[in-house]
Amino acid sequence: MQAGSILYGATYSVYVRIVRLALMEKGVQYSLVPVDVFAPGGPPKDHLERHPFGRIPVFVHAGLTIYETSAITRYIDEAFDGPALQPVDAAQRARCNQLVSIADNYAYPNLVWGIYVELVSKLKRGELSDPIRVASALARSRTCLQAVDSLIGDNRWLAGPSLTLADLYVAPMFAYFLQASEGQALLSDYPRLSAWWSCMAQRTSMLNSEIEPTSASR
Ligand SMILES: N[C@@H](CCC(=O)N[C@@H](CS)C(=O)NCC(=O)O)C(=O)O
Repeated sequence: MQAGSILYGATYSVYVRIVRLALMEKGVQYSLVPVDVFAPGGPPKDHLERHPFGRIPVFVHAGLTIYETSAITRYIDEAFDGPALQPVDAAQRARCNQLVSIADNYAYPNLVWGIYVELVSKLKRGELSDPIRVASALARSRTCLQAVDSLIGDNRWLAGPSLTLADLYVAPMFAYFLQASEGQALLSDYPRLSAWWSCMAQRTSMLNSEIEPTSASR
């Protein structure tokens, strides 16, 4: 008898939240097993057996252990019933994959680390932010918002008429970014993206996966 699905990670993690969103949108039951990769002393030793790079999330289902969020979320979409989270149409699927890559490579380092961690998280810890890093991240965040906004077109969701992995990737990054007033000011320059966020932020999966920040939250 197979155990149910297990997600290893922490609720503060952007990437763990992406997987939680995918599981909730598909209606998949799972257990979240806490792993704190930012604990003093680094990730727990047994976690390195699941993830040699010591990151979260890791997902286990039916004897299969997967790390890397894009592999996990695509597996969840394909292995479980529930609404499809990837477009079938080749052009829309390319847009969806493109947005996931934009989120991974440009939004996460700038919106989350460059803005949220520098301007919100460090402040909470009584640390000084790095103004050079913030200035660079703000410029790059603008490029990110501009790029995502231009890809929305007339779509309701980021990659087409229905919710996809693109939305599930970008939303948790926005949730951190918008805790900074600088993030909110930037978003207000993009009405289509603002409308998308208003809708996305109210989704049940978003409301039921609120982040639980810690002193090391990101
Ligand atoms: N490429 C990884 C990125 C995951 C990732 O960076 N997770 C963060 C938490 S949101 C982490 O584990 N960071 C630990 C570290 O940087 O040492 C994925 O797609 O799953």
